[in-house]
Amino acid sequence: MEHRSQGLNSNSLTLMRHCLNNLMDKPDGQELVSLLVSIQSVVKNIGAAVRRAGISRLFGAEGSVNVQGEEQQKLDIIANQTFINYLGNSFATCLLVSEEMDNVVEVENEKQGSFIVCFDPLDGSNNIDCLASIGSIFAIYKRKTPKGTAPSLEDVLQPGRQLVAAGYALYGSALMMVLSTGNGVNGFIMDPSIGEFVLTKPNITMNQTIRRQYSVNESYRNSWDPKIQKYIDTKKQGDEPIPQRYIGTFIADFHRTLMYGGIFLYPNNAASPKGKLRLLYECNPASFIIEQAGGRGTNGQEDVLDIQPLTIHDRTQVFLGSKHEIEDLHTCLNQ
Ligand code: AHM
Ligand code: MG
Repeated sequence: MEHRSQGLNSNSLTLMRHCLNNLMDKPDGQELVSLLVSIQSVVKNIGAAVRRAGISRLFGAEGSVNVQGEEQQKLDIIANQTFINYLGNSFATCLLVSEEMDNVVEVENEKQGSFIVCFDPLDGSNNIDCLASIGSIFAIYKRKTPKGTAPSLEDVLQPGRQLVAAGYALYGSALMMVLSTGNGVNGFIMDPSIGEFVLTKPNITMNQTIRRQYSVNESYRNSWDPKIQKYIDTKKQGDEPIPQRYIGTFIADFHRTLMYGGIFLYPNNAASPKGKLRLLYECNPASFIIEQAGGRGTNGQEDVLDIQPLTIHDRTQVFLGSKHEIEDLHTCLNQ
């Protein structure tokens, strides 16, 4: 008689097993796996807090203001503490950079490991109260200073090209984690019946079809570079204008662009003359992932991954999309 289990099929590839298969034979692979396991626990915790937010009264503003001058939300604080707590106790990290904290966090001496993690613990805070998708995003570097010595800012301020892994979690209609360790991009959905992330989108590859969709906050149009205005105008011309989509949560807009193709733009504008999105924990991990999926991320001049960060909270304008879309944009910018 055949027995069908409701839960995990023994052939299902969990995120944990994926990490073990792909990383254990790499230098520092074991430590990286243990770090990724900790990040998985962080995401499960934040995911649970997001789902409970209404009944636990976690919605709404906390009252404090973070380093970017933004009002912090209760969930922001919980998410940040969860990241710091799990990663600081993983024995795999030495320095942590969070969007929510002014300074780099140094892990206790006896718990220091080989990696630096830069993260936005809860991206899209403005969407918390209306139940639209929010997310967490992270970038992992290997330290340059030898283990056993004091880590320094030089370990943190590395161009994105040096990343060893990057990923994000999307707290949407399902809880999804997308991860790249530099060998393609894979997507895992949380199966709540077994509490595991299961591979549902292996080898994510960007749709390269031109004129798919574009994603930008057009309310800033008047203060964009006129060349960007002209590029966006081309999307609206003809009998079949290109659909515009914008959620206002970077990870959600990025994830849709990765899944469906097209382009995401956050250009300089009067309110954010040097771009709004942060290099270390938003633009770099997204660019790493999109390159791994066959797309491209630039600041209009160079690949985001080649930018040398000067401070931990640097911002940049950013364009992320399929190679053709980015080429089209650059052609407009160079005219
Ligand atoms: P934050 O919630 O981490 O501060 O993120 C900033 C958000 C991004 O998620 C999103 O892409 C952007 O701000 C939207 O900005 P705007 O409202 O200017 O379009
Ligand atoms: Mg945030």
